[in-house]
Amino acid sequence: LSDRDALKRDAAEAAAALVDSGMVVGIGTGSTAAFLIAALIARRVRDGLDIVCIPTSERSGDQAREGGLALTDFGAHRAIDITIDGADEILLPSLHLVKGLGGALLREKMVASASRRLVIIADEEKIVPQLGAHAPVPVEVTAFGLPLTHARLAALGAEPVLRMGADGAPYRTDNGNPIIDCRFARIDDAAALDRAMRDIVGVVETGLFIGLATEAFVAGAQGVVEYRAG
Ligand code: A5P
Repeated sequence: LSDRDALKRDAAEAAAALVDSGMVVGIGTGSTAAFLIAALIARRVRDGLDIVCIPTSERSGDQAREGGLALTDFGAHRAIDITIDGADEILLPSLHLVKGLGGALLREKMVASASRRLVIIADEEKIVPQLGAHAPVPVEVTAFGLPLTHARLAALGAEPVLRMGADGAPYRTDNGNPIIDCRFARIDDAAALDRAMRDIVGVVETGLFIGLATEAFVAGAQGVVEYRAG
């Protein structure tokens, strides 16, 4: 385990302790969320933790199912007690986020929006002075009209790049859509930018998560620090 992976695991295990039997749990996507799923599986085996999970991606769902966690969906549950997910960038003290480098932003945002608590788990390198400082903002779009949507995102000041898959073809999300990664020189008003991008016909969802996270568990040299959105 690398040092960074050990921090991701520490944050994930601290957050896993918030989960109790009987809960509907949203489970995130990415390398940090994979430690969370492993921790929930370990608690199921060790303590008989009895939960139902709504996964934010096919791969998180596969990991949970293989570990014996029960999966559910919005057909059975409209509300989620707690969702625990990673992030690509975290802004303090608001806990506004950039998410979606792992491609799961739409399902992550839907699950987040249905959750009473959204707990973000990360190592301290994810804390940024300004959103967009390290990561581009991933934007899920329809394949139809891609050049038009690309141009309209550029008109908002983005440097848009169509994400490619390992196979050399345009990347497709679990929903079958492409992603345009949008780099901005500076994001001054993330909420306004999120609204402006979502107003473009053809944009399905953006990776700006504004006012959704309630808490964050961030692991660093001094241990796991807990933040509340403020
Ligand atoms: C997935 O779409 C993203 O939103 C992830 O939450 C994000 O990429 C974090 O991934 P890591 O934990 O691997 O950094």
